[in-house]
Amino acid sequence: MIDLYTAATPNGHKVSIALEELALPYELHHLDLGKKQEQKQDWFLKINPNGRIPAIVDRDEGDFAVFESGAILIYLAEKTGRLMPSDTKGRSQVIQWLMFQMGGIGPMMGQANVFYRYWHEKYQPAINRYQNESRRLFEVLNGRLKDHEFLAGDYSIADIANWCWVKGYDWSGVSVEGLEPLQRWIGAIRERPAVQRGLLRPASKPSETKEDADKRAAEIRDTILQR
Ligand SMILES: N[C@@H](CCC(=O)N[C@@H](CS)C(=O)NCC(=O)O)C(=O)O
Repeated sequence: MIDLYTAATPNGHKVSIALEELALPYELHHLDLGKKQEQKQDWFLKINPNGRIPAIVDRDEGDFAVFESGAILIYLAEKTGRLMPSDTKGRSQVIQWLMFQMGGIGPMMGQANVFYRYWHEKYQPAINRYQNESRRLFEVLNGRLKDHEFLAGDYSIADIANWCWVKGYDWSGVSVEGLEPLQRWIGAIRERPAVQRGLLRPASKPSETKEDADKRAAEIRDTILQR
């Protein structure tokens, strides 16, 4: 049994989706990242010294703790022998596209969200910088997906990691216009039953109307301002 410490965010959903894809039994612990700041409490810092979600504890491996979503995905893939090949080149390709997300897509879209959605003051050069860099990275993914169904061989943890961020392009204010292979990949992964289940563990607040979106942005802004 795996304990999953998480919340309804792109990094959190990477792990719930992987656990659903792998059909591994897990117990969900939904942390309050807002008022309660549970991710900064002493008991959680023993699991993840960085005080952020997601993190897992593998009860079947002597309560082994893993933090950093990319490291968790590799751990789960290696534990099960699925969602990443074991040959050196195939494994390397998955890890390359996983690192592309961890070092590029995630930080750039994350900062686009901060400056475009959450911050009260709007500093346009920062918004442009992070949105333009996110769009450039989308174009890199799009180029890869022109002649590959998935990012690295079969559907893998690299697709899960990138998809969890890229699907939120609208929230980050980054267009996917003209990137048909990328749009095809976003749609195909969304169809997967395990992805749909993982997105509900826990579910994001809806942001279909402008009112919903403003409410959600205000809640996240409060979380960030408490740090
Ligand atoms: N590089 C880390 C990033 C983790 C991260 O930024 N988590 C956010 C939610 S997506 C968080 O816990 N935020 C609350 C906080 O910073 O206090 C990973 O991929 O696991």
